[in-house]
Amino acid sequence: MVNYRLFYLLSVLAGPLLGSTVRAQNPFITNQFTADPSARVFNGRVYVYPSHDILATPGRGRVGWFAMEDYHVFSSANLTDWTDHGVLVTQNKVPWVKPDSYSMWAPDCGYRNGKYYFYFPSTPRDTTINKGFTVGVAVGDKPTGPFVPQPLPIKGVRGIDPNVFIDKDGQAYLYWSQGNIYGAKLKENMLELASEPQTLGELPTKGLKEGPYLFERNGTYYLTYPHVANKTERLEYATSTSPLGPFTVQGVLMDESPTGCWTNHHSILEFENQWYLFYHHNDLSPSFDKNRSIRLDSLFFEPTGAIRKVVPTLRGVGLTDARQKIQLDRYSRLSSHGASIAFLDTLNKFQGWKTVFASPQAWVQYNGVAFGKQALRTVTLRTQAAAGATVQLRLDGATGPLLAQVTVPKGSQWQEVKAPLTAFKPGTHTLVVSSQTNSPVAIDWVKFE
Ligand code: FUB
Repeated sequence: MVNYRLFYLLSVLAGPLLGSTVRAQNPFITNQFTADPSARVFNGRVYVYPSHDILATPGRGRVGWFAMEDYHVFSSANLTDWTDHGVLVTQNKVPWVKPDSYSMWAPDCGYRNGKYYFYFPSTPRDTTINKGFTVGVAVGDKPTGPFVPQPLPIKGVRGIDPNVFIDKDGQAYLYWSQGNIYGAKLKENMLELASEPQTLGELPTKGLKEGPYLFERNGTYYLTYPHVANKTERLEYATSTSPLGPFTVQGVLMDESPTGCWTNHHSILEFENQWYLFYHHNDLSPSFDKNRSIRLDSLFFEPTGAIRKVVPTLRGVGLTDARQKIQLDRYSRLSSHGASIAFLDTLNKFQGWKTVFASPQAWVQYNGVAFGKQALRTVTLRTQAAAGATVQLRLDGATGPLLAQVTVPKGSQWQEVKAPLTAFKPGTHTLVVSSQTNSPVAIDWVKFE
């Protein structure tokens, strides 16, 4: 049984870390729950506009369901170091939103003529506007705001999950969902529909579809969307030669979560000649899938233009500087016996994870560690081993050059243990860490100096 009150209090104390840098692999935001990431490139920097899940408590949202009262925006220049720019829009500061509805669901943001347009769904306080969800806009001069909400939602839109797309000819479109997926042209002012909403009707008719995200590549319009084909949402896509279709269903770009997170919701963008899929999973809340966390993995196209299925990873993208804390628990590969991942503190999951080695020869592999050119001389492990342990660090595989052999003194507390390096190889390498001991040893992180 989860102690929700204690869990909520700890999560509030843990974050948010405004203006601070969060460095992580997957999930890549770990100071709060985040979901439904809409990623955009503005002025050479990546901005992510996610939903902000919180844990509903009596009087604060509907217990056991989604609860979202505001939006944060995060940005990064390298997809590894993320800055939380704080709150953009809050439910009780939007004139048309029911101020205690906790229904600030999946947003998106677009840029036109010097202004940023932040689209977000919520439930109106005036039910004559709409009884369910509708979509509003807030306008800002910078991608991080401040954003000023329009007094009323966009006329003619009923539903959730707005997605904005501006075509090469300058025509803007808005997509959204309400069981089906809808699309319409936007006026030049980006605040009103310029055409009647149209159902994008060539998509699967059985099973919920939501979370549309449309992008264009080489003249093909890709309409991507979560769809419940079986038990939970998987990510699928359809293509067309025009932004409002007709679309041809092409297939699945990410399978259902094997661990049962019911929703998935994504965006796709190209940044510095590489395509990426932003999506979510419930990594920081494995037993309650309405508290989600956003992730990021590389996405590739086949020569035919088909999207290659993305397999979720913990390692995520980008290089990790050897001088920073390397979170081995966001591994690339893990030995099938004797190695496992666990939360550092099950009462405060925002603390992250540890790698636990339970038997000799258990190993973990972490790819893409940038050692640089200048020789490094020591390695430090944050580690704990009740009976003491010996740990080996090698480069480029289990039989690769030995970097260090570290003796972990016995003790019940976490300790930072430093050891000299016996070798150094410049450049980017795979790091393999293994236990040489029968008794358990846990590692939080390793770093080199
Ligand atoms: O985040 C709330 C809802 O869950 C979103 O609007 C859907 O797309 C699903 O991710």
